[in-house]
Amino acid sequence: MPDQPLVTHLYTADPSAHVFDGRVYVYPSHDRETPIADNDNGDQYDMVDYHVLSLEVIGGPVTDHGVALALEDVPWASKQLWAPDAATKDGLYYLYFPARDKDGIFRIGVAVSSSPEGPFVAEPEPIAGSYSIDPCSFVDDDGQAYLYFGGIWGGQLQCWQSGTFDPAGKEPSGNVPALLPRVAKLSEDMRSFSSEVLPLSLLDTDSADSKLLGADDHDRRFFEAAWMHKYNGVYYFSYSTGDTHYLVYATGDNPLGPFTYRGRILEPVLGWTTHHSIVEFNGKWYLFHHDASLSGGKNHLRCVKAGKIFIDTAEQQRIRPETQR
Ligand code: FUB
Repeated sequence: MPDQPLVTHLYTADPSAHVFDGRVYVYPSHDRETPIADNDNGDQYDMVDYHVLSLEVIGGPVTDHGVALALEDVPWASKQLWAPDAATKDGLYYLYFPARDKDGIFRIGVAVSSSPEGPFVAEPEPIAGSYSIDPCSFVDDDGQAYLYFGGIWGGQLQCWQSGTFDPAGKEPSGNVPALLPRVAKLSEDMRSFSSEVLPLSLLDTDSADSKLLGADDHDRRFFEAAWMHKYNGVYYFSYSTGDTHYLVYATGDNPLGPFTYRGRILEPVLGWTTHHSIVEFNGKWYLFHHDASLSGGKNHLRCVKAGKIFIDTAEQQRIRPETQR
């Protein structure tokens, strides 16, 4: 896969790529220098705005459309504009983004624009019922939109096990299921949840006695970076395993799950985090992801890259890099 950053004039991460009007738009986090030391809470990811990138051809010139949304223009947020995503419906574009609210609790907000490159105007409050980080918006062929989200450790998903925020919440360990990502249906106007927030089941095998992935299964359990795509009627839910640094995926036949673990998409990259999106453009499939190569390995100063992948229909629709075709 090509190993060049899409842009080098900004640090970028967490790329959510979409094709809108025949052009690829990438919605990344915008990393910045900070004196904050690395910690497991992710305080060093101290971002204050978003830029939208776009490309006519993957591998061709990249346009930086400038600041699409700034922290100071989000009335409810206090800090940390983390991994965003975008969707379109009925001629409007929606940017979904996590940030800490004024109490330090991660919530998910939505901002609206008439153009895919923004600027976006934030709704005055976060989405009611939202929590944690890394929203992924997915609009199915029938027009129903879904929001997937969640992330553990700094992303606070472990604080929501009882349904209300418990700052002392811990990731489970031992012979119990791992924490699950969350999903909710989005309303017609894309600005609120139209269903309750549900856990998205991730099963370990196809067998009749399959179990939820276990809490100690750090090579496979969900950590953060939810992404959904659909191919040949199959739903692919992919995510990062966090402290084991893999991008992995699971498949299912319903956007609300259950999903069954299938395998790895990407081995660990330079830098602690790994985060991605998968998109079809002009009949080819691409993996967008990040690493920390542009900063020589600083975890919080990352760069977005794109590479071709293919879905191996001969082998359980497995996702592979183009080089293994
Ligand atoms: O960019 C900040 C956080 O790092 C994201 O929300 C996570 O997915 C990880 O990439």
